[in-house]
Amino acid sequence: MARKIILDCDPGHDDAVAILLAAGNPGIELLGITTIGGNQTLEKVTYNARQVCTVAGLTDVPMYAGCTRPLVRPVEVAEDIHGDTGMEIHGYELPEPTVELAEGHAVDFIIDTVMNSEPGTVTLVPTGPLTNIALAARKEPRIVERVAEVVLMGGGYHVGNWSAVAEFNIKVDPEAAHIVFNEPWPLTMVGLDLTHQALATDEVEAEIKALGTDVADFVVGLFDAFRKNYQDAQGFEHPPVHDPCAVAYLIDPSVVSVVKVPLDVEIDGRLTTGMTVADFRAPAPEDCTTQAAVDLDHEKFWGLVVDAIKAVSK
Ligand SMILES: [Ca+2]
Repeated sequence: MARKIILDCDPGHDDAVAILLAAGNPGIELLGITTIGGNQTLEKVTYNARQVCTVAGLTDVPMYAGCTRPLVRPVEVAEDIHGDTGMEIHGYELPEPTVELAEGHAVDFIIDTVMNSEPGTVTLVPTGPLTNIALAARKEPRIVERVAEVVLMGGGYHVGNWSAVAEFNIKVDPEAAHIVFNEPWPLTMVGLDLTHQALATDEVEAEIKALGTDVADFVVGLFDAFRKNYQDAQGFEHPPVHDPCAVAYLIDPSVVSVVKVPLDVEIDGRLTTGMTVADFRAPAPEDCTTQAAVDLDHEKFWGLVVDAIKAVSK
């Protein structure tokens, strides 16, 4: 049985790869794509999502735009990593998108999809700030017990990337993250501890390039820009491709090992706002609903991505 997911994203280089992985793996049924302002403005990331779907020929996945800004704080984008467009690319000409946006708001799509599906069958996969998911939980609280689980890319338990201790998706809308982390649905945090293991190395890029398809060229173009920006901004040799790790966990849990641990989000720290706080002091209590991703099987992970690129290239 394929896992039914809604991908809530802010493309974003790594979001683009998450879309391709979700669309190209038979273990995932992509019910819809929703967008959220994050790596760039809502307008830009939504345009980018339409471009990704156009390149990959994903014409039957409904797409809805969501919130333009965080719940409380001003808009903050990750231009140094994702560029002015939010999906800067080298050596590949992106098409004008032909995939259209559906009418309506992402938050309503999420609520309607969950409420109209059998309980426990829809998984939410947020790979951007958590504003849409938080609002959906507040607008229709019954979704919380109907959602199968929330598997999100964001946070981390020992490093940050938007401050010393906070990761971008959580840091830009910590109040939304606080809501999402504190609802009693099963929640998996695929944070930086995990995603910094998902490096697009030279071998990975060569393997994708060798596929020789248009979608492969697109991904190689993304990685080239992403690598340059990560080298300049954060001193990485190879870029960590965060977001598809959350999708990979749902496809094959042996790719991403997890540990059950209480998690919460700091919303009023002087130095720590947006930090995801993991309490490792003792074994997690029985009723703990949260877990953190720990170890990535690099080879299996990239194998899934390569296979998905191949599949959507057909
Ligand atoms: Ca993202």
